[in-house]
Amino acid sequence: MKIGIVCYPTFGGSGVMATELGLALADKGHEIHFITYQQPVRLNVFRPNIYYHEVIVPKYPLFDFPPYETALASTMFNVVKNNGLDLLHVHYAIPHASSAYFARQMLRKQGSDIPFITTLHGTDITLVGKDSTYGCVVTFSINESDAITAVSENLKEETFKSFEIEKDILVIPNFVDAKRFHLTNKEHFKKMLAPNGERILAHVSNFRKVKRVEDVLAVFQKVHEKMPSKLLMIGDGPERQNAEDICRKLGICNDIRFLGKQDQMEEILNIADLFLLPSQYESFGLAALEAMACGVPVISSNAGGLPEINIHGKTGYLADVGDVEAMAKFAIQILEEETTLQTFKDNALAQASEFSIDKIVPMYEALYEEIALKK
Ligand code: GMT
Repeated sequence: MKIGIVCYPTFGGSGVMATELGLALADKGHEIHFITYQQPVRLNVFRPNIYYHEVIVPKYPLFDFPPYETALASTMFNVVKNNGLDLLHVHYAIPHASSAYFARQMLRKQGSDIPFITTLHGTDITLVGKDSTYGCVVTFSINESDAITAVSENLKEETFKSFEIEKDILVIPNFVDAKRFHLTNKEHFKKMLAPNGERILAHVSNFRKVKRVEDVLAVFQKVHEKMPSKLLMIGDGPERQNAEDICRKLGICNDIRFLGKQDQMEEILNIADLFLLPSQYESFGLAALEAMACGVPVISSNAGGLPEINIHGKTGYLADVGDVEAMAKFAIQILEEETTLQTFKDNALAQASEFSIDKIVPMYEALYEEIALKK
């Protein structure tokens, strides 16, 4: 099939997932057209059946706010017409679903059509979408989608609670590419960061408030008091400066490394013993799944869709949002004993295989076929 994928091209989970999906579909022989305002971060490989169309937003002195949605709708319209696409798959409701609706209406006016599927990822519903400024457009464009998917049961429930949705929402969980995220021996690399066999804890995020990075540091401080350990903070965002200030105040800076945004996540995850994700909310928690695929157990909050991937007492532990005492206690329990750690690592690996490309991508393909047939 010829599929247009629209997403945010940055380091956020929705863009990462959309790009991974496009790559997996291309590997299966589909023709994939990415429509974004810059090259998606994980689209750093060449495939002959992948095309990239940049959305260019002209700037005029008149515009205090350049109309991105309009440029996006026009680009979608042109890409569909020029390449004979079968459908558009937009990731993140705002403004991708409303722009897709606009493009579809323009095509209908010309006697053609393009179905569009909207995949909800989380913040488009739980944070941004709920804002009354956007609410009516979000509701309208979700309802106008030919199909709606959500990345977890929890996000589906949240969407029905917050918006008047008139259609069913199909849950298709995120997946992990085992060709890239798998267990490999990185002992040499581990020795460089933890020369005395210290335990390595890791956190990956965009350092937004919702990630509660201060809780990551509080948990680490408690673990650090009990055992020699190091913390890797990967990613960047608005809370990074605050996090660096806290770690200086705590006096444990020598054992915390802020690595910034990283491309080779699988390399870094492979040296970690434990992954921390104490978020206020996660619709899914793709970062935790990628860690599990590298055999890393997870201590997370029990918010949102996290209990759907992190199994309490098996792949790691869950605790209430903000309960850093419990999180630290669980972390120590996993890290103290080599055999316990190994059991959790094995369980994490097994759980990640439930979210493999082979299991999840065919769910999207089945949906595409169903929707395209109705065209
Ligand atoms: O977590 C973020 O801040 C980024 C956000 C996004 O929209 O890109 O991630 C959301 O989508 C990911 C992929 O489906 C999920 O794994 C994340 O849990 C979800 N984030 C939130 O719900 C906060």
